[in-house]
Amino acid sequence: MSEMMRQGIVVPTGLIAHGRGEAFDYLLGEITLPPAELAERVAAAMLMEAQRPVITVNGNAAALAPKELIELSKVINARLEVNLFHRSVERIELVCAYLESQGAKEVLGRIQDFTLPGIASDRALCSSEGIGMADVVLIPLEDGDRAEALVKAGKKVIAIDLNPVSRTSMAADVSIVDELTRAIPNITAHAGGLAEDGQRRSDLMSGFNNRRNLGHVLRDISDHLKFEMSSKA
Ligand code: PTJ
Repeated sequence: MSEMMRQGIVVPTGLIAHGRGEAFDYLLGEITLPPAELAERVAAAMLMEAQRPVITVNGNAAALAPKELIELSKVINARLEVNLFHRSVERIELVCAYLESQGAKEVLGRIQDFTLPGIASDRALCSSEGIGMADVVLIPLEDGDRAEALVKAGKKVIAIDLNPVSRTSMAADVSIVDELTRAIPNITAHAGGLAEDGQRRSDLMSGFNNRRNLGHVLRDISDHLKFEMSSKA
C-alpha cells in the first residue's frame, strides 16, 4: 500500500483507512466469519441476477485486489467504474490506467456525465453508462454519504467494509464484513457455484436480512474476543 501511495494510486488517507480496516480485521480473527460467507453468497446471487451490475473501484481497492476485481467483473459480466473520494482528473487516469495494465478492458470513470442526487460536491459525479444506469452496485470500501445516496437512488447496494457499524454497512442491502482480498475471490467462487441454479439464487436473496446478518457478525466478534480473553487468562 505504501508503494501504491508513492505511485499516487492510494491517497495518504487511504493508508489510514487501511489501518482502520486492519484493526477491525483483528477483531474478526482475520477470517471470513460465517455471516460474511453468507453475505458473499447472497452478493454473488444478486450480481448474477442484475441487469446492469457495476463494481466501483477506488484507490485502495485497485491497489489491494486489481486482478481479483477484474476476474469478478468478467465472471458476473459487470462494468468496472473508477469512482474516487479524493478526486482529480490525474488520479482518475492513474487508477484507470493501472487497472488496464492489470488486464481490465473498458474501465469507466474517465467520463463523468452523471450526478448522483443527494451529495453536494464533485463526489456526486459518476458515469451514466456505469453507476448512473446500474441496478446493482458493489462498493468496496465506500464512504457513508455515497453509500446512502446510491440506496436513495434506488440501486441495490452491496458493500464490502470491515466495520460492521459504519454508515456504509448500515445503509447497504448486503453488507459483507470481510477483508477485501478475501471477499472478492469468495464472491467469484460462489458465482461459479450458483451459475446453474436460478432457484438457489432467488432463495438466497429472498431469505437474506442484512440487519440480522450484521447482528450475527457482532455476536461472532464478541465470541471471538471472549475466547481470546479466556485463552490468555
Ligand atoms: O481512493 P479514494 O480517493 O476513493 O479514497 C479511498 C478511501 C478508502 C480513502 C476513502 O473511501 C475513505 O476514506 O473511506 P472510509 O470512509 O475510511 O471507509 C473505508 C472503510 O473501509 C472503513 O470502514 C474501513 O474499516 C474499511 N476497510 C479498510 N480497509 C479494508 C476495509 N474493508 C475491507 N477490506 C479492507 N482491506
